[in-house]
Amino acid sequence: MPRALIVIDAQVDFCPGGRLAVDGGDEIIAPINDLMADYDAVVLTQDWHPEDHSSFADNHDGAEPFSTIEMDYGPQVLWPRHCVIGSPGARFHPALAVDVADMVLRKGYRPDIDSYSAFFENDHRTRTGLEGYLRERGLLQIDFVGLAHDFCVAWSAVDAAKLGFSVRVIEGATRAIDLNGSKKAAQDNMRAAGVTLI
Ligand code: VGL
Ligand code: ZN
Repeated sequence: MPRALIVIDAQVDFCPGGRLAVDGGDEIIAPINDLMADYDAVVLTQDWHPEDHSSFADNHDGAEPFSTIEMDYGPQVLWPRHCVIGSPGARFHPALAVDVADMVLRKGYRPDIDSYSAFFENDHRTRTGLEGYLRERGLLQIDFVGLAHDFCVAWSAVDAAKLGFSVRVIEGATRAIDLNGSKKAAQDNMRAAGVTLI
């Protein structure tokens, strides 16, 4: 059965020196490049926020980065400004083998809603179109890698499993933010949804 590798948000701002740096984020780029040849398709996602995005702490008066607020779609962590559309930090890591990818999916481009998952925005209803793309190509087995393990990778993997795909996360090719135990919670959520962690 055709298999896809989905590389989540391997972008400058999530690597050391970036605006929302994940420890060791740059260490996974070479291993991800090496994995790409083993798949029938490679999809890259790109976190892609407008300046006025509601997930940026500095767009909320007095709010601290990494605090949580209640949005109409549920709780939302407020992040340092990151992956602003067209900015250097929004680019893929310069060593990522982007030319191998069949598809680049951008997400988080609507000001009023964040999108951790590559399948649904954070209201868990608004679709990105990725499910249709994968199904039309018969790509029903998906392996996830990238950043960050406990946010965009985990949310994407859980949604993919709920949508009926056969899903694995290659944990060695991910790195976590680990905010208040979010890594352990993400692992529990993924296992509960039927995701295989390898
Ligand atoms: C991510 C927080 C905010 C991620 C994106 O890629 O995991 N995390 N935006
Ligand atoms: Zn983001």
